[in-house]
Amino acid sequence: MVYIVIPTYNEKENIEKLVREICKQPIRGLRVLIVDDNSPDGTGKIADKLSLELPVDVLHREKKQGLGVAYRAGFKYALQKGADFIFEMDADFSHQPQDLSRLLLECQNGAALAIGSRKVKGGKIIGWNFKRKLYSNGAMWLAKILLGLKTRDITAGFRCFRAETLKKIDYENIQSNGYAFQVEMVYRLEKAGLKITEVPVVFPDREFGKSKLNRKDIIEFFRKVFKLFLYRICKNKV
Ligand SMILES: Nc1nc2c(ncn2[C@@H]2O[C@H](COP(=O)(O)OP(=O)(O)OP(=O)(O)O)[C@@H](O)[C@H]2O)c(=O)[nH]1
Ligand SMILES: [Mg+2]
Repeated sequence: MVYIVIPTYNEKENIEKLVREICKQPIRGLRVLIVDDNSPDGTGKIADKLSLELPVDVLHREKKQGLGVAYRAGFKYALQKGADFIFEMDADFSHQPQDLSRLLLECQNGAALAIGSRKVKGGKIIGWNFKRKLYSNGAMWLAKILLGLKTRDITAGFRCFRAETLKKIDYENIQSNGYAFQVEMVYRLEKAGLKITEVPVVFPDREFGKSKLNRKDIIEFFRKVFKLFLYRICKNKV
């Protein structure tokens, strides 16, 4: 079984169209899990309606708690249901449904994690301005140097995990709540010596709805990177 976990917060313009496109993909045993944080725009209700008609499950959470929290809940649910492969995917069409099969294939061929990467040959971002690119590249560069990571696109949120991978890395104990979650996952996998494959994807900026990237998540990102860096150097000294 293949679970596509989609965290949502105010995605009413995107969620139905996205889920319908995902369900058209030629993937056997596919199910979608929407993890909605009580979106004020009614995304959760749209998700419930879709679940009556399509292979869709919905997890309703009380309030907005961040991406990392939503993914931890989603992974737990999918593993309990017996998923073999579990995807992370945004609801805003930056992650394109037609790329799902290519990521899945890499995991079926032995990767512990396949990342839809914007930073390998053939991958790219469409629609970001110079400032956004600069901030994103700068933050990634710093995190990669400090943590000694080999993966190129460490913040990408389009990912396919083998179920065993999640069981091995004790994801439930990851502390990051926002976007730092993505970096901490890559860090844990690389330290555990698990195979990460990057698959080139085109990443268009969202057309509908608003970005949820906020100051709190950005601060958490840098705090987490420095914390892992300190942990890394202290451990090497012992
Ligand atoms: N459940 C839940 N979902 C969230 C939360 N924050 C963001 N999301 C969802 O996570 C996905 C990624 O969020 P985006 O706002 O697209 O963040 P981004 O892709 O970094 O930023 P953009 O470039 O503006 O798209 C989307 O599906 C959001 O609806 C949250 O606190 N809870
Ligand atoms: Mg987005």
